[in-house]
Amino acid sequence: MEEEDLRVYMVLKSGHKVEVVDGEEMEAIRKDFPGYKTNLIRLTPGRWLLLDRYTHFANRLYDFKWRSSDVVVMTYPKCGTTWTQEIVWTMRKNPDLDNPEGATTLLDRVPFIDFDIFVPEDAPADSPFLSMSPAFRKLCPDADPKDGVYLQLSEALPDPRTIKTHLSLSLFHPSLLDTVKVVYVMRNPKAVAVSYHHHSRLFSEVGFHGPLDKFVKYFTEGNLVYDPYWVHVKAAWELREHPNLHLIFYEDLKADIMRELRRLDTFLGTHLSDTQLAKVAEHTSFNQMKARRIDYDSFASPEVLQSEGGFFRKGESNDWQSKFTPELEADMDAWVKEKFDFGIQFK
Ligand code: PPS
Repeated sequence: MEEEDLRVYMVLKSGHKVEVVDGEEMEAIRKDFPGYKTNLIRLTPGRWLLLDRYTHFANRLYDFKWRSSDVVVMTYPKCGTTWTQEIVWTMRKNPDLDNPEGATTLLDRVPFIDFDIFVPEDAPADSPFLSMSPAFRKLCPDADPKDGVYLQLSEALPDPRTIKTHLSLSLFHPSLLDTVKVVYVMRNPKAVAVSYHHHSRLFSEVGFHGPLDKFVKYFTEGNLVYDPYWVHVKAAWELREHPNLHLIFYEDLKADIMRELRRLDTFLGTHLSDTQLAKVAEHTSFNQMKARRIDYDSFASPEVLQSEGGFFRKGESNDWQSKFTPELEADMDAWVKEKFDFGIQFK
């Protein structure tokens, strides 16, 4: 048996081999990310870095019973998921902004199907992660939250469901795209790094406390949760001609929201008028979404929240420019050129 295979402690239904991240590598990660309470794992192929609770849900996620009316919003973290979740849900269920459900928590309307991997196995029953979803309590009254709040909520939601994931296409059943529509959002890697750095400092469950250049090293080496970004994007990019896959750049949403909403309207088959689309654009604008305060900030570090903002930080395409030194920018340009060598041009 190869030495590599000795480290494999399980094989998932998707065929991925799971290794636990341990030794010096895990020690270094624990120091830099003291919020991680569980172990990390790596999946091969792909070298996906995830929390070890993923192994508890992986096969159910892989075998999830999708319905033909489902729309999945899929992104690597910090690419504009929340914005796109709200856009897609509003286009499908609230285009005239008169649906009272629109006032409920976004995560209850558009469940984050892999969120449960962030909840440690020994989380107490009153942990906010296990008890914060009114929709779960309503739709799954007899379910055990430890079996996955958002996974079971996703199962129970009535049609038409809109579901969010940060997992790559490669971790789902290969038939996914034959059944559902997937909206895949990408963002300039420098903006992603700045936003993910902020997120990792803001939330104590991650607890990163180093500067941007140290964070960028983790990002470019594929050592952040949901990494590697380039493999994530490549998996979608290679299938970009598939009629059930719709690719969006965050920067295009910022540059011309009406054009992007019209493209989405065609993809989703929602047949909305320009007046309705303009309402959707306004309702999902950064300022309006920030003002509606999507609860996440109740988990935030008060210091970071006060000094640098909360979950809705800047919402700009080029804010990264004020954070990168010329040296860091040059390094990252070289990295983008090397890793994203499959024809994609970030904006
Ligand atoms: S997460 O935690 O991975 O789900 O984060 P995600 O939603 O993918 O990305 C968060 C970034 O998106 C910005 N954002 C928006 N930008 C423009 N318009 C709207 N409506 C909007 N909503 C969220 C958010 O501010 C994060 O980007 P940064 O650059 O950090 O501001």
